[in-house]
Amino acid sequence: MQFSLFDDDNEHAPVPRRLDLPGADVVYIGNWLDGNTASDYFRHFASSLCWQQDTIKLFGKPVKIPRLQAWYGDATTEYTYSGLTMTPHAWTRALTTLRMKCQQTANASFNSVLANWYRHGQDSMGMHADDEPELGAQPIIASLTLGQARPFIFKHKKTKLTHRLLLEHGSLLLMQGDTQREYLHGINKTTKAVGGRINLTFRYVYPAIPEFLCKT
Ligand SMILES: O=C(O)CCC(=O)C(=O)O
Repeated sequence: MQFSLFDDDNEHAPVPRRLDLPGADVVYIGNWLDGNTASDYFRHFASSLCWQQDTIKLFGKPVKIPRLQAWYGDATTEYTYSGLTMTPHAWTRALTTLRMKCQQTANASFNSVLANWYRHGQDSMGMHADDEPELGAQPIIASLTLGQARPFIFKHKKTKLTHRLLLEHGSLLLMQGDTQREYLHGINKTTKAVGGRINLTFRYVYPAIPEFLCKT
């Protein structure tokens, strides 16, 4: 399926909605993938990606992250956060297909994707901003939800204004402009019995500058 943002000529095109978040640029597209296609991708990724439960450093102490994750991308896209350096696995055919579709929707280029698998309600993502230097000043991030709908929380770094957005099965969330500079985001734990959710965040990671080029 081909469509462009805010294209209302096609009556079946998913309808993008811009969030009213001061200082941010966030667009939510429900049904970006139809339900059956999203379910097929969920099953495929659950059984085929190289999932691992990584350990990060929190206040200097090693802590297992509460979810599984996998990092895929071009060979140049090493990514570091919270003391954890991730080396990319090579693109799979299914990830490449979704990458191209995301690029078309976002009108941006992506060279990597972080996959997160929230197996149940106790899996979560702490409040953070994707503001590492290797993502650039105004990163464009395309975030695809497969499986269980979970609330996504935005919190303004200064005003503490919070906004809750339910990320539905097959939806795409675009975070761009100053969103990462202004807001934190995360997925809370829940005591409700909820099913599994896989999230794919497509990103562009600037390759590290070789050390010898940094020396004068
Ligand atoms: O699972 C989500 O929707 C959030 C993912 C996220 O915040 C991230 O990958 O940085």
